[in-house]
Amino acid sequence: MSQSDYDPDNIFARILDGRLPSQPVDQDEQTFSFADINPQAPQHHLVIPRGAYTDLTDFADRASDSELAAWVRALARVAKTSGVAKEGYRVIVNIGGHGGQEVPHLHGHVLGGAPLGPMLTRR
Ligand code: DGP
Repeated sequence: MSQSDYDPDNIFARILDGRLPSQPVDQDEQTFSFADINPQAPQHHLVIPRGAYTDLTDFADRASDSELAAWVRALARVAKTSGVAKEGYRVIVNIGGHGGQEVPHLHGHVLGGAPLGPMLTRR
């Protein structure tokens, strides 16, 4: 994966540069976090790096240590500010086709606010 594989017009790229609206909950120099448009739990937010990374594999390959740390810290910060940290929450990162990733810009889902049930529903 290289930056040339990144689609600069994907939905989250457009949210990052203001072409599309969002409901921000947290931001810093390297991350941006906002409410999921289709919440799967009482609290459901997405945490993305500002850099152009397609997925977690790409991020681990190319991001700086500073970007990696900022994203992990933002995940935990959003859990706290959305009020789910104390009772427990789940972070999900979908990657590629089998992972069910729909938007090709790395994002972590932070879900909570109620018991979330089993990790996976078996088909
Ligand atoms: P994934 O399947 O992991 O790629 O999750 C993509 C998530 O992005 C999904 O939960 C719905 C959310 N989403 C898709 N389009 C938009 C949008 O335009 N705005 C916001 N806030 N969320 C979106």
